[in-house]
Formats: sequence, C-alpha cells, structure tokens
Amino acid sequence: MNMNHPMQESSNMNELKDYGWNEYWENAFTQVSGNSIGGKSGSGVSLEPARVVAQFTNRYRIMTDAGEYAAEVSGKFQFQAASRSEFPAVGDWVAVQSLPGEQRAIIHSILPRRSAMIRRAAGNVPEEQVIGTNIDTLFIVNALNGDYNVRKIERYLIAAWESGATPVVLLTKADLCTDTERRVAEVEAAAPGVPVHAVSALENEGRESLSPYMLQGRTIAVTGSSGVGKSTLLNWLAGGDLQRVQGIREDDARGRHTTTHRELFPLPGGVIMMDTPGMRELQLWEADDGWQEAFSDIEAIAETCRFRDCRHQAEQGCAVKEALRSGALDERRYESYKKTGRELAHQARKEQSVSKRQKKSADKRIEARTSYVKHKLDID
Ligand SMILES: Nc1nc2c(ncn2[C@@H]2O[C@H](COP(=O)(O)OP(=O)(O)OP(=O)(O)O)[C@@H](O)[C@H]2O)c(=O)[nH]1
Ligand SMILES: [Mg+2]
Ligand SMILES: [Zn+2]
Repeated sequence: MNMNHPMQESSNMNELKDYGWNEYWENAFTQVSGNSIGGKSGSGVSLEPARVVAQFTNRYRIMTDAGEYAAEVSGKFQFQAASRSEFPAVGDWVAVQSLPGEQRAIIHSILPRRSAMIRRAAGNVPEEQVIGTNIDTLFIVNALNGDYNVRKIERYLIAAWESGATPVVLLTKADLCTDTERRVAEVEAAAPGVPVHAVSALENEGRESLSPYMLQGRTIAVTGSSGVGKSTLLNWLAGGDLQRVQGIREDDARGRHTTTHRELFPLPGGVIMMDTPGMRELQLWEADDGWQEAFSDIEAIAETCRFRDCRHQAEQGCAVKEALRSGALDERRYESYKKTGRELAHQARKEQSVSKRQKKSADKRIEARTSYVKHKLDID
C-alpha cells in the first residue's frame, strides 16, 4: 500500500461528506469498483469515488477526497456509451483514477443513479439530455411577476415526478406581488401533493418555510426559466455570494442567461444545492408515469367515469365532463393534461420510428456481414 496516497485515509472522507458522501454511496462504490476505496479494479487501476460538481461539454470538474480535479471519461467509457445520457452529469457519483500530480482524473464508471432529471434535447433527432442526477428535492422556481405561469409549472412537475426527485414549487419575488395567497392556492390546485411556498430573497421572507428541505447531506436542484431568481435564491440560502446574478437593469432582459452551466454548491448546514441555467422551454422526454402523477387529480376523477374506456367526449356518465361542468376541474388544467399527453404520445412515436430506422440499418449491416462471411466460407 502506498501510504502517501491521499485516498488511503478512507475513514476520513471529509471533503466528500460535504458533497453528500455516505454509507449508501460507499456500498455502491464498492459494488462498481469491485473493491474498497483505494483498492484496485479488475484491470489493476486504483479507483476512488468522486462527485461531478460541474460539466462543460466533455470536461468535468469533480470533487475527490483530495480536493477538486478536472476530469474526462476514459476511452473505454466513451466507446461503450450508447447515448449522451450515459455520460456523467452534474450530481453523478463516479469511480475515478486520479493523477494527483496533475490535479486530473479519468472517470471509469458512474455509480447507479438514484434520480435523474431528463428533458428532450433541442434539435430534430429525439435525444434525451440529463439535467442533473441524484437530486433528492427539486425546487421548481417561478417568479411572481411576468414569469408566473401555472402551465409551465405543470410541465416541470411531469419531468420532476418522472425523475425520482421530490418536487417543491417556489414562487419567488413575492415582494412584487399583491395577491400572493391567491396565486399560491392556484398553484396548489395544479400541483396535487406538492408543497408550494412563496418567498422573497430581496425582503428575506419565507426562509423558514424552506428549512424542512435544508437537510445535511441532501441534494437540492433549482430549476426554472432565466431570471426567476434561482442564483439569488442560492446566495440567499447560502448566506453569501456564491453565484453571479443578473444586474437590476437586466431584470426584464428576456433570454439573457446569467448562469451558463450547472454546478453543485455545498451550503453551510450541509445541504448541497445545484444551480442550473434558465431553460427557455422544458421539452418533455418519456414521462408517462410522471404525467399520471402530475395529473393524479384528473386520473382519479376519470376512474369514476361509468365506462372504463371513457374518452371523456360524448359518453354517458362521464365524471370528467361533469367535473368540468361543475367547475371542480379547471378547464385550462384539463386542456394542459390533454396537450402534454398528446405531446408525450407524439414523441414516443417519433422515438419509435427512429429506433426502427436504426434497427433497419443495423439489420442491413448484419445482413451484409453474414453474406460476406458466407461468401468467404463458400456456404449457403
Ligand atoms: N424583487 C425581487 N427581485 C429578485 C428577487 N430574487 C431575485 N431577484 C432579481 O431577479 C433577477 C434575476 O435573478 P437571478 O438570480 O440572476 O436569476 P436566475 O434564475 O439565476 O437567472 P439565470 O441564471 O439566467 O437562469 C436579479 O436582478 C435579481 O436581483 C426577489 O426576491 N425580489
Ligand atoms: Mg442564475
Ligand atoms: Zn369520462
């Protein structure tokens, strides 16, 4: 054993503890690396655990127990990854080979994710993009000014429920709003089972309502459009300026992104927060379960329709139609339910046709190879 190696002190993983390292991850690491910390993997490489703190295309910043390193994935990893979502993302726990003299490390594998927030990447080819992983609580942020939009919150909730993280809706800039209570109630009606809190970082209001989430070792990710106050929220909760925020005069500059990459920050008290760049639009990716969960109230009403296969159109005894008539179900919410449902179905069809095309060309390759082999061996 090389006693000079910083990772040999496995009982003292202080740096990593600040990033949420615990027994669960220690076990997961042992499984993946096939050995204990500082031990050798099957290929003889000495592996250590680390957490991905920030990502810049193919380069990562990771936290190891010896401090922060720059990292890239190994050649084998790159070769074996079938899609972009299989590459490390911010929040991932990884097994790395560190090159201490260079403050650099090679990522060999990712420990199985406990949660993953995924959206459809921009572009024509359906492809998933991982926003963040191993998130315990997801703060869905909407500001109580021009940005306020219940339908947008519903979209985030679909992705959040699908991710495995527990969603919480935060309505920021409460100081700019005169009917906060009505809006909180409105969002609560569109977010069954989800806590909704109004806060103002500017006026230091509503902070205590967030304390149930600020738990030692927990990871909270903050998502929402640009300018809603995500980084301001982080700084406020951290009690210091960790992130740059938009200048006052830029406040209404739409499309201006102040935060440009995702990053983890350990806060005093032990919670770990992930700041993210604002999203112009959250494009949904495969999320049937998340969709059902986000609209569980409508699903519950539909269960009481007279016919099990009711399409809520002209059927007799349709509970959904009745709820819309009585006002128990908001028309706009029902529209949003149908629209997002159609969107998910359309996207699933697109993915299917792409995978069919991919399968076809794979079949062709196999066919070509087989006939080549047959030709070589002169058989039929
Ligand atoms: N009135 C008011 N303004 C706020 C509050 N919180 C944030 N702001 C302002 O909103 C603007 C945007 O804040 P940021 O924290 O940079 O927003 P962001 O969501 O991080 O934006 P991106 O990084 O671009 O995604 C800044 O000018 C803040 O000062 C608040 O509670 N009240
Ligand atoms: Mg920001
Ligand atoms: Zn019905």
